[in-house]
Amino acid sequence: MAWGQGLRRLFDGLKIKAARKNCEWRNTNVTRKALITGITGQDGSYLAEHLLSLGYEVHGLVRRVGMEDPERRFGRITHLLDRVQLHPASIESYPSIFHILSQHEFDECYHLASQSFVAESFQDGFSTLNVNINGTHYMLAALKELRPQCRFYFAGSSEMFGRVREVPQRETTPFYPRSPYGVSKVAGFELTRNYREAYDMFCVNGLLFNHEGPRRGYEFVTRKITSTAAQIKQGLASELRLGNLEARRDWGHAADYVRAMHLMLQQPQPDDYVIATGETHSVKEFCERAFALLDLDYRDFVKVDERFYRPAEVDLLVGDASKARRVLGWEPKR
Ligand code: G4F
Repeated sequence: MAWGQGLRRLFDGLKIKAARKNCEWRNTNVTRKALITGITGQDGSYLAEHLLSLGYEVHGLVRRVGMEDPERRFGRITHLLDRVQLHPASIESYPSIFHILSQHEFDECYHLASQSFVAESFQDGFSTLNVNINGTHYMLAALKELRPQCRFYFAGSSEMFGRVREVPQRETTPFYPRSPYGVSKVAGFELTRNYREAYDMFCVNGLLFNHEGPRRGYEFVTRKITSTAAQIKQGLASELRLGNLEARRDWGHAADYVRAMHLMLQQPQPDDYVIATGETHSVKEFCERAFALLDLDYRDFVKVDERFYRPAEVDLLVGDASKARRVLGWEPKR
């Protein structure tokens, strides 16, 4: 009994010391260095802006082809190019990641790069699994070798909940992925958790629900709807062909969600968090609202096209972000 109590006190003392050490480290005025994989994407560009506004030195990992064609491939970060440092590397190549990590002492790493289009993952599941799973594993393995103190964020996804086991979905909801993309994200999630537990690294998973904005790629449904509706209004298109109009999503704004990523890496302990608005709407409702804003009736223009249906659909997503609100103090602002 006395032993047990003594040991518990000793462990509590150590935990408190470790937490204090973390806090002290978080509060220093030294410029922190962050590495973002996927910096040229929607989330990467908003995150880079956010970290720069907080005084970070921001680095991005980009594919060499991007360096060769900056006008087309760096469109979302053109305004940041003189403030970020870009490094050519591929998340499919362990040596190239190892090389970049051996050159810089990053404090935080945000691993956002992936094949992120769910429909495409049905077309080419092999490359989706390869890029998304191995890419995450290479990042984690290289960090373990070279920078085990670097804090690591993995971009998990609500697609992992798939055929949902409970409504709303929270951190404890079991996964049931419905696409190769969803499967790859479950694997990335588990790898991240495993590195946290096996090697005591500060690795966190963000379980982010759909997040959109003007920088969203045109293949995703929100941007496809808004851009085509605008073209129809201008007389440049006559119809909008979509797949399943009944699917429901919890849509937030990407700029809000990158703030949550950063907050997750500032905590005393690594953990996993759902980030969502708690509201769900169907694709049909989205169409109705988007067209109405242009004084148009979506029913006159939207055509259902079987080609845009998926072999297995995620029918309903709605997240419960109460843990993030409570622990991170995170709120969606937009
Ligand atoms: O906009 P979506 O392609 O996004 P999806 O599949 O929900 O995935 C996005 O959010 C995930 C988070 O949950 C991310 F992890 C992922 O990387 C990505 O950012 O499709 C939304 C819904 C689907 O149910 C789809 O079947 O819209 C439906 N939909 C109907 N017609 C369509 C279309 N989706 C697309 N892309 N194109 C259509 O024509």
